[in-house]
Amino acid sequence: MTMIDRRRLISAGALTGMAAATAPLARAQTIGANPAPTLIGGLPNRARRSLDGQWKLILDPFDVSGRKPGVRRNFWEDRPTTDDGPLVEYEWETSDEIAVPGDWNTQSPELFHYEGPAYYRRDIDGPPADGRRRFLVFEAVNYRSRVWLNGEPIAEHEGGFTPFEIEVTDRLRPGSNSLVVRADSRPGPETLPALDFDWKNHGGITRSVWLVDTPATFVRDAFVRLEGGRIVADVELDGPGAAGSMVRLAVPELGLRLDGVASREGRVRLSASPPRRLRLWSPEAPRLYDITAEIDGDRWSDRVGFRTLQTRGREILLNGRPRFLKGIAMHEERLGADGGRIRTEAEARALLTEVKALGCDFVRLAHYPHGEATLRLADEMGLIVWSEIPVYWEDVAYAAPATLALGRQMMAEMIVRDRNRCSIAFWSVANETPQTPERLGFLRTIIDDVRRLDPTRLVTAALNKNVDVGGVRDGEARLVVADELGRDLDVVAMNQYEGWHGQRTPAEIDQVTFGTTWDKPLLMSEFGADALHGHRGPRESRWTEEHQAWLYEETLKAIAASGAFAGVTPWLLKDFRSPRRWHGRFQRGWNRKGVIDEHGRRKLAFDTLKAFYARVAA
Ligand code: GCB
Repeated sequence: MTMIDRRRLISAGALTGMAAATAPLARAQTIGANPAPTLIGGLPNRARRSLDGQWKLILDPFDVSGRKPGVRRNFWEDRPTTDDGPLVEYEWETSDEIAVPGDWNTQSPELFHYEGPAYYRRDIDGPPADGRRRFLVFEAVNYRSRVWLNGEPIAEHEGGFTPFEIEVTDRLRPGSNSLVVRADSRPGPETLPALDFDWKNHGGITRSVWLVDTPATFVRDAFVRLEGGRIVADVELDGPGAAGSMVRLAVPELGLRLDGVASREGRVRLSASPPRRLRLWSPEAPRLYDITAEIDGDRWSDRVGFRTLQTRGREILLNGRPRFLKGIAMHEERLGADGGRIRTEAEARALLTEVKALGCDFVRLAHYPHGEATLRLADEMGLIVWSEIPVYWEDVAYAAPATLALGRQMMAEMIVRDRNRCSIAFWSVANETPQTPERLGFLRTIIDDVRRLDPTRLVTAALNKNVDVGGVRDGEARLVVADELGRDLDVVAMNQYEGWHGQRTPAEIDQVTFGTTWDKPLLMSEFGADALHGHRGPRESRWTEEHQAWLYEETLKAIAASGAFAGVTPWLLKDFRSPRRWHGRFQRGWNRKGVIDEHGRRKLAFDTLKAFYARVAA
């Protein structure tokens, strides 16, 4: 989150000019000495008002807003049309409406392919009661956003999947206030993801918006976990009275009470050995505890589970015990014919319920941070989670400092939002990235941040395989991950598509030996094949359910036989929208690698995977 430097904008005369709308973004300044962005934690338990609902919308496909000085199309200025005033070529009152949260693409057929800037507007109330503070919180705006309050630019943010907040306490006027948000969904050469990716670029204010009220000094967040055999809580206060405040932490069900005095920076670390009656969180028993952190006049609370996570040689240990992770990958798209972004907890639950029906204990949330509701459900439902940032494929600008700053910002925003979700076991830094020195440096910097921000989780990345010995049609082949990045990861993960993108048929998968040169746990983070639900035929015939199920059988057999893997997340749960998939009979804009289709209808591979997981001991 970057607060706009208004002096710079004003002195450049930019407020009425093009730069106000399209100035190069100042990147987040939150990285460096203090790499953590400020995000209010425990949000569901805060005094907050929803700004969800119908907002006004003006599309700006030619990006004309602010292009020339004058009020004609400065949408953020919110001018009324009058006969004797200057010409104004917009009128919010009579403009279309759009639902927030929600991608715009699935809200009207005309917007389905729209990629570009759009302006949203609604009114919000005046300032909070005396002494209180008020924050605007956006859970996600895809991709770039700029926010104006009463015509004044107040913030901008880049990145489509992580939250940002803006304090508006002193900016609100009594009565009604005009809030305008520009969301620009266009990717570019230095964005994350960059120009090439395999999912639909759903634009708009895709997740909820809140007005959060706090006392002048409040508990901004607490990071509570088991670390080094102790319950540890890092509590952070915000406000003029933060320094020297007494902080009390409680886990009532454990009879645990801790207190301490906040430092000059408003921080305090509290810790205790875990009470004997603590029950650890696991997929089999997803035990969560209510936790509160209080100061005089404010209380933060959340539901948090405790568990340990380690690696030992090639094993992954949860609560000290090795397990084979039975997973599936998914995009954040709801069930239904339109394939839009998930907006509600019910939509998230519907997908995770299918994950559980497969017998999974593990889910890969690809390829970007999913909504907070999904993570909270994973805690409750007992699913181990892989979370990742959209550092995806080869065309990311790995050498560009701005892109690196953005990757670090996204990772930090994801960690700060989700670090209390005990379901999350893996922070993944990338997916299928090229083995170049620039990319290695880029990812190493992000990994250093992750280890500083959260030492309690495992760092991974979905990597490409290297062919070690044997050609594609030479009979046997060894497909290994030898990527130099493996040195920096806790867990190595391999994406591979033998039998589909590879040149072997499923019948030849048994000629392949999979492995890694690193003495670390290895996950198979992707394999799969497209199949159209209901398209049946001989298993040799591509696009049939039989073909997909056959590829699953052969790959799962190879995984079991190799003994090389600590878990697997096939690609993927549900068919998803992808504009790069245009086979007229089978795809029509959908990637068909789901084991269920967009309506939730199960394909044969669903049962193949379910049967395999039923046979594998956890
Ligand atoms: C991959 C990517 C994934 C694609 C998938 C596919 O390797 O990681 O994002 O959707 O292949 O379907 O080809």
